[in-house]
Amino acid sequence: MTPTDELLSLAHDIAREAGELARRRRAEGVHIAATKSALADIVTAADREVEALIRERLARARPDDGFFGEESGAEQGTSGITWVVDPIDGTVNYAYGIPAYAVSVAAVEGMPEPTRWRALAGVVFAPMLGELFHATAGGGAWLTLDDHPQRLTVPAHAPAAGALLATGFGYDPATHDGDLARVGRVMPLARDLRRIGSASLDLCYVAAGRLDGYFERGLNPWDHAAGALIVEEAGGRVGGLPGGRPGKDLTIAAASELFAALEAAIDEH
Ligand code: LIP
Repeated sequence: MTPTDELLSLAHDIAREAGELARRRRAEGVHIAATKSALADIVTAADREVEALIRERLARARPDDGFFGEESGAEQGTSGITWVVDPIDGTVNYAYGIPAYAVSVAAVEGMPEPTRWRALAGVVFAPMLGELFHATAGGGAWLTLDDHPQRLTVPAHAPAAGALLATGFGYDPATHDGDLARVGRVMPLARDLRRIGSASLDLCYVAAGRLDGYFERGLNPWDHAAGALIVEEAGGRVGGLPGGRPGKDLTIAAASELFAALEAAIDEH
């Protein structure tokens, strides 16, 4: 097994265990533990418990690696590898009992900064759907369902009827006017729009051809770290502001042809 395959195998096992914990806790009843950047930006007790489980399992298996998690922050390692983790991506869906949520775990090398790291392995596990999306750098992108892995490839062209697009809106109401204006600029390219509520699943759905494209402003590194690798290994393109990497300012994912059209439509200048 290559070192990257070992990272993937560990991410697989931990994401599955963490996803099952999240699912069990949801069945027991959700508890909103706090709000963060805005009133709508909630964190549940399960978010914190699931991240603690992931962090403990990683520290036990790979004590010299760094960690960068949504709920418990960052810790520099000495190995050159950092784990970028969103314990429950789609927290609001989780709180409302909507099954579209996922555990996102990525292993990156280099500085733990989205514009400077190289993603080596990424796993996005949706426990309510039993779907495990995964990729390694150079190893392709896969969806494993019922222990059957199937290779993912982003379709090269959006249908003549227009692209099925997904997006998201920030927790801060002050950002909604800009988000809605961006949707208005993009809609001429679309056959329809989806708002799934989990960035990691939006990205995996582009990789799986369930969406033709996805764009969103305001994502955090843990939202896109694994999903971006999965899209790129499926032959798609992921970026941000023109010529940039995905990040807080903007994340776009699509096949190259549609990516360029989305980038042009979104550009506000
Ligand atoms: C969420 C993203 C979603 C975005 C939400 C939020 P969280 O992540 O997955 O795409 O629209 O505002 O950032 O907070 O559930 O981990």
